[in-house]
Amino acid sequence: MSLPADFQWGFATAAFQIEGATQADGRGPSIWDTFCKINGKIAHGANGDTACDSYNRTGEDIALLKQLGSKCYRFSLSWSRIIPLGGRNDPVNQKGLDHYRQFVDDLLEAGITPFITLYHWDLPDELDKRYGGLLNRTEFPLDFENYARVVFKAIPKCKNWITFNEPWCSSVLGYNSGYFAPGHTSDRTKSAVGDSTREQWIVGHNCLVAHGRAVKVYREEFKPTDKGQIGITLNGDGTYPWDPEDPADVEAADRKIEFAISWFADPIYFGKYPDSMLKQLGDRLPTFTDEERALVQGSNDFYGMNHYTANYVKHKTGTPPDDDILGNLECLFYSKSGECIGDETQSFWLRPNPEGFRNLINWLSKRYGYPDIYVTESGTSIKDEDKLSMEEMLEDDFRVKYFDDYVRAMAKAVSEDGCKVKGYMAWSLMDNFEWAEGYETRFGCTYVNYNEGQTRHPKKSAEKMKELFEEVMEKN
Ligand code: GBH
Repeated sequence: MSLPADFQWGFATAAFQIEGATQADGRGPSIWDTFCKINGKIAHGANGDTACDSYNRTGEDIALLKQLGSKCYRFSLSWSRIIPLGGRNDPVNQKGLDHYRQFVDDLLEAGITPFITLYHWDLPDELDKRYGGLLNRTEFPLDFENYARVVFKAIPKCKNWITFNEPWCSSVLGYNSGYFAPGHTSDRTKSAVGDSTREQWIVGHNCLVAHGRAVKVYREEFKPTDKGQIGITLNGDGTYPWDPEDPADVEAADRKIEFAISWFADPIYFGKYPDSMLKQLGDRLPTFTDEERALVQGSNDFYGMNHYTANYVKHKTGTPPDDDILGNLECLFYSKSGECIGDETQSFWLRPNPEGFRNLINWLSKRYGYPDIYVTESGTSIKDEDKLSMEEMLEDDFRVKYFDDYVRAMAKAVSEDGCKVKGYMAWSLMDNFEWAEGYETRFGCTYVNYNEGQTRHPKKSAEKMKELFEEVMEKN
């Protein structure tokens, strides 16, 4: 069991979750700033105004990464720092751009390889107001293309680009359940606008096209000289049939992955939506025009994989409701024979199951022809971690075990199964703004003391990461 000597490991974050300084240097508001202001959307009325204050602590964060031995760092850019109003005819904010250019220079100086995510959910608010944001099939991809070009041009030293983080979340949580910004849903007790039978499929489609546009720009205008790589990051959980003897559950376990991952990955690798989705959704799923298909098909240099957990999947019978996004099935923590998927964490959706990780790496590799995979996020919260004293929190043995098990499962997928995993970035470098859950749920390998000036204190999981990778990686 081993990983190659050039394996990239490190930590990940996202702009809105760590930066704070939402008013600094000409930044415009994003849909998350606006969403945080709506009563009842975020636990304890929290917001991103200060978060981990990383915008003002780039030096400290880089020193932390260096101390931990991190070979790479995945972070995202705040679009509204760079183009405060967002659009292709709106002014560029040089200060915002310079901030990130300097940050990349400083990372490289420290010997850390940057992986930049262009879009981790924080759309400039103006674009949502101007034309419906991600719902707009023509304007949104063109504005994203322009933003991407501005960034590629300013930061040629970055060689690893991720267009979108988890478009599933932007689509389903933003436009079906309304749990995330901008909060659209058919449930009129939660939102005055939204159509949970359609909007998520439109948004997903537009994200794919926007991704395709940015990739085309990178490949045609920058890649020949900059020699970097570009891909998209998709989230998806491992699956097991609830009853392995029931062919309908076996099929549903695959269908669950198709609705979560292949929704995006099939168009990117094959130029079409999965048959299972076409069958259930009919004309509610947009049809690719020839131009759109040409942009999307073949648009990944690598596959970005965010992975946390697994489920037992049980098929449902009868016609699914029109707002169903799972594929006419249910996800369970216990199998028919009573096996439990894994221990509880602070996140209702997350239970560690490392074997599911190995299985999913294999599933993706087989379906998509053994692409290079970068695990761009993986990690865990801990049940009631927030109730502990700081000393206790630093002894995060549950998280240490999670990484130990997951990294070893991944190493087996590489050395025993022939999958091509090239990197692993732990979520997260530090505790941060956990979206609708505010600051209560902590995913950090580093404890952040929000009451004492956002000081950082590495937990055991942060300290142990280097040892773990030294053990599983081949020596040069
Ligand atoms: C990641 O998503 C995010 O990229 C990151 O920003 C975040 O901090 C991290 O997770 C920890 O949460 O039952 O419909 O509410 C992880 C993938 C997919 C996990 C959606 C939660 C909730 C499904 N997420 N899922 S639902």
